[in-house]
Amino acid sequence: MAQMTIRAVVFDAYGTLYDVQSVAGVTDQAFPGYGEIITQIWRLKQLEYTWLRSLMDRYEDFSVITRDSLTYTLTVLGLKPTADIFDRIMDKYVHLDLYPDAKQALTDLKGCKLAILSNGSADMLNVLVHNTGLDKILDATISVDSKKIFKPSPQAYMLIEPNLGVKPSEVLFVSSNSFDACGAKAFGLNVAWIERVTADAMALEWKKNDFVRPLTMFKAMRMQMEQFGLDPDYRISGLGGLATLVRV
Ligand code: LAC
Repeated sequence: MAQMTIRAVVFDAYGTLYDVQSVAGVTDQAFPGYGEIITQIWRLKQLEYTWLRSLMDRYEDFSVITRDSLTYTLTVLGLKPTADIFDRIMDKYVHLDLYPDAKQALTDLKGCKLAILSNGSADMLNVLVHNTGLDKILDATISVDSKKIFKPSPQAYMLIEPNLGVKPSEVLFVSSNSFDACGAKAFGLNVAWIERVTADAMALEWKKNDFVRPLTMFKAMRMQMEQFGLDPDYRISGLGGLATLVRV
């Protein structure tokens, strides 16, 4: 690909800067032995609900979706949380762990405008960004909420230009969610996909286990590239590789 002029680097939040798997500690504490399965069904359903609500034209913000998908998950597993336990699990969504390479990667990109574009509601995102100190690094935290539709709708990616004053051709969008990387590519952004689980590692994981772990299933469903013919411009194994791409 020809050398790009990148003036803004825009990140997906959940799964890209923030590790959604970090809810496993609190889910397992709440329901010992169920942590992994709760974590995977919850995240799978959460994303499904964004797409289904968008298609039904029944938008509710991401905090409602996150609650509803947790209710779904606990119900199908036959688990009955007290209101206190439910709230404790939900609270982790505003205290998610950053990936270990996130802060350094953002610091290394100073010189570019830096932002989040996320499905999260403004309230959820602002608290999370504040709790993890990213408010001091980011120029903007953009929620799809003003458009009342979720990624990968083009309307979501359209929010970048008016918020940052940077044209799509000068934006590098970064996501580890393959559906999101494809959506951004379809819209016309430059895209770096964070490939945290390579195809080879995936293949090996099937061979290694004699039963299919929920996490392995999740990696197959959400952490491999989609077959839409919308390949990202870059595949990198972690956020640390971004500064070299952008050459700040
Ligand atoms: C987000 C979802 C895709 O942060 O995880 O927008």
